[in-house]
Amino acid sequence: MNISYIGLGSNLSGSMSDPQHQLNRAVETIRQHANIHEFKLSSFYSTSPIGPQDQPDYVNAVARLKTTLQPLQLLDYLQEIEDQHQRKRELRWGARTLDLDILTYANFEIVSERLTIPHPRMGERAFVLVPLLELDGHFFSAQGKSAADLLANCADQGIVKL
Ligand code: ROI
Repeated sequence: MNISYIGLGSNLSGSMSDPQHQLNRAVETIRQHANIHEFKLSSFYSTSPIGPQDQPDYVNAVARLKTTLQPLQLLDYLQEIEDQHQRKRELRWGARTLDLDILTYANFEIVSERLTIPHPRMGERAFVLVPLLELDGHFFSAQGKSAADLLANCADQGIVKL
């Protein structure tokens, strides 16, 4: 069984739902997998967009889980859930209905076409570090930096606990 941290984000409503509802639905589906255990979810946070500013604020959270799925199997499952939420994949840095990112998987370091873990930008994103610290106040990055120190070096990203 391996521990994985997942970043969750949404800033667009789908046909009938707001970002918090998108995240709640995604969480319900993730936990249903027979090979995903001990699922723990942070609070939801309202966060200012990083990247293009002409898009709505995001709702972000982080989940910690234990799984026997291998990294690419976990990625397949998360992408299936994104697709169910009609994520529009054309806009690389644009608004999205649902974004599920594998942040870490055990102590694996993977660089491949589909997956890079640890997530290459997690250490500079307060919208990841704040919920991560809520789940594990002693989290250390693969480079041996504490999430608390990384967060101290982030610019203020307008993070508000919901
Ligand atoms: N900005 C915030 N605040 N939260 C996100 O989840 C997020 N995701 C993205 C980009 C466009 C980088 N900006 C974001 O993919």
